[in-house]
Amino acid sequence: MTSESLTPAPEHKFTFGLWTVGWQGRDPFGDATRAPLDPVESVNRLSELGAYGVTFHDDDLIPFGSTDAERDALVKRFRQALDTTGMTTPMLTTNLFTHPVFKDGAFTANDRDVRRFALRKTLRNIDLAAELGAETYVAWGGREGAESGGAKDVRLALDRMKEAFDLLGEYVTEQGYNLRFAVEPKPNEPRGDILLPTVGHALAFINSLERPDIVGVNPEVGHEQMAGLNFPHGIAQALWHGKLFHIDLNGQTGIKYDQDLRFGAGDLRSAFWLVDLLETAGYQGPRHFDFKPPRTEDYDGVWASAAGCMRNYLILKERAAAFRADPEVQAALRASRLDELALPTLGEQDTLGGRLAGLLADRSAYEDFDVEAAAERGMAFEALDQLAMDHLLGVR
Ligand SMILES: [Mn+2]
Repeated sequence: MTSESLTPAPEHKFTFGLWTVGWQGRDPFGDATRAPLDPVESVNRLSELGAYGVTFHDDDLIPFGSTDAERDALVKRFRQALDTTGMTTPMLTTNLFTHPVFKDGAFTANDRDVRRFALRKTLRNIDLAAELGAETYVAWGGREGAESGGAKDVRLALDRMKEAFDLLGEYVTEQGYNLRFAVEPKPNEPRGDILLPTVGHALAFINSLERPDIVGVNPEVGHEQMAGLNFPHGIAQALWHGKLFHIDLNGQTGIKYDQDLRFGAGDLRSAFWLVDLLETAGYQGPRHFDFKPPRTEDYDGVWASAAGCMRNYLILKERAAAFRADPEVQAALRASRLDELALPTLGEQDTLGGRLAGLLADRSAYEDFDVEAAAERGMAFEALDQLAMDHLLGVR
């Protein structure tokens, strides 16, 4: 492992939300511990650290309620910082959760006028996303949910959610924008229960839309782990469906509040398998960090935390590559019969009828199958996993 290989560079496609390094440390129990951060300073500092770009909610750059003239001036100044540094803005999103008007949600608020306002706010920022060259528009419905059973008719709320995504899809198609949507699931927080709580729920919902081809998912490490789910498994399924349009990397230690730790903190083994998956599956999108530098930190700590996200990704990338290249690992993978998993279960015949007939005619598949001998075979997974552990811990 060389210091050069652990130096972040634009080709690694590391991106950060302005709201991550810019988080002032305000939580439900305490006030801000850090002064506001100028988005232009975030662009400059992250560029110096080797990032590829920044992402933002409309209100991160343009405070809610700004006049058109204020908006234009803020965007112009921000664009100058991007041009000077060469930083990109591959993803934009909408804040549909901070202002009290969104207390019962945005696209699925019971109040129709709030839903219409939410759509207008989103359409306006989609224009800015296209202007800045973003290719992904994330939709996190943090307030789309409920605390009590009677408060939300979930089937009607999903009708309204579909209406919103169908309208947004129609808009970007008619405008000719090169922009795809990515739904970000989360099980709870800030609402007691949020709609589209997991990657699986979101994937199923997308299939009911008018333009499912331009809608995918933006899974976040901590959000799936808050539901006790295996994040690399969720990512693998999103990849299998061709729906991993974007990803939010951070750290989480088990089922508790949304910790947003720096990437690599929290469940390190899960982070190892995640990087292994992204790097071997050919994921081409940004490696986007959606974390919160803890409120114990001053700005030196914020930049150390941001640098740590990228460093940990690069360390894990090297460790995962070493694992895959190790001849002992390759032998262990064969001993665990991963090569056999890659073989189709059925035969080569072209038609379903042929495959079925082949299976039914194969006495070795049933009549002559030695069930007891097959049951006795060990899978050798423990030896394989220990090799992974040795690579992760740097002793191989
Ligand atoms: Mn989070």
